[in-house]
Amino acid sequence: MAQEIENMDFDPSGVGVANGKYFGMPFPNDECPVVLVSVPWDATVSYSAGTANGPEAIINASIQVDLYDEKIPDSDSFKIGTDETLIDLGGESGQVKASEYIKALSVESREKACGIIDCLSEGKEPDKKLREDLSEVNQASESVNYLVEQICSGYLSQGKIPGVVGGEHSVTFGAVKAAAASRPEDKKLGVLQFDAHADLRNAYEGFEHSHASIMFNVLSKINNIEHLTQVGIRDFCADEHDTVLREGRVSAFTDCAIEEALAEGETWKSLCQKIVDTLPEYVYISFDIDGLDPSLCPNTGTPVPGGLSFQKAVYLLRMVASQRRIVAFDLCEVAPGDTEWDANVGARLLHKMALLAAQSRK
Ligand SMILES: [Mn+2]
Repeated sequence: MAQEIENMDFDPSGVGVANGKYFGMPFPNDECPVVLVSVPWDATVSYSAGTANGPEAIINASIQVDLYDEKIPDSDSFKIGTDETLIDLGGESGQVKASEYIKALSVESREKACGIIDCLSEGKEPDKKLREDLSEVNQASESVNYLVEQICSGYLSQGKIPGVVGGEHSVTFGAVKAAAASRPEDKKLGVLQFDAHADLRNAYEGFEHSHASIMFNVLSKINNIEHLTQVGIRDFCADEHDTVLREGRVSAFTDCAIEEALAEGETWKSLCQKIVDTLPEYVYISFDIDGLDPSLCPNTGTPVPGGLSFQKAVYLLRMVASQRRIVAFDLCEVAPGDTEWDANVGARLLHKMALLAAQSRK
């Protein structure tokens, strides 16, 4: 009953109410075509941490987002859910929210990871204790991946679109695994990655599930991936460049190549069509916020000059949604910093992705 009253009271044009859910939406998840899953995990972030606070900051900033999209009729009545899966830790801890469990595990793992990163940056060999810590961080990463996969599989099996909110970029793994497993053999999944980085390293600083390895892991450890298309990348190593050239399943639209084409007169529309053409019918979208111009995400872990404008990214997302089917998506690497700006941009992008993912199924 309380739920019904809350539902009736929700006014998309009114003042948002902070209720701990994305966009302040009070709807039960079974009414929502898209459910957002908070994954506040940032154990392996190398440069500066803070993305574990992303989901909460985005939830807070999302209350202020206007829910109307001028190109999508009824967009302001579109229902978006917030995952509140409980997991049973047994004993005194009992049941806790999955997101709270992940956050606690992230804090614990990050401490161990920092010891390892510090040791490596001093050029020393990790001792026995640090090697044990490393294996524990890798195990913790695996349990987060498994949990995210289970949660996302649950929504996919109900015909819903899960949207994971990170956290560092490694949070993508479980979501892509669930999305790929939901596809039949003959309708494999394509992955569209917005990012400043290629994320194709084979492990980084000893972390098997590093944010810098996410797409290497997606390609090498998940079945049913037909293609990976990268957009906006501008900071990668020679090995990663080789991987792109060697691996027939990867197309990279680097920031440099995009800007060059635009400078020489090609339209963004035509470039977007080339990007979409590389993708199969069913697509997972992984959006690392650092793919955007860093003025839109100044506090993200590894900002790089260049990158897409907000509207260029949304234009591409609209084209993907109109020509392909979006199975699931994520937004990661949003770090709040001292202002609400990064989270404000993240919340707006998340709203567009949720709306467009649902549109793509119509
Ligand atoms: Mn990334």
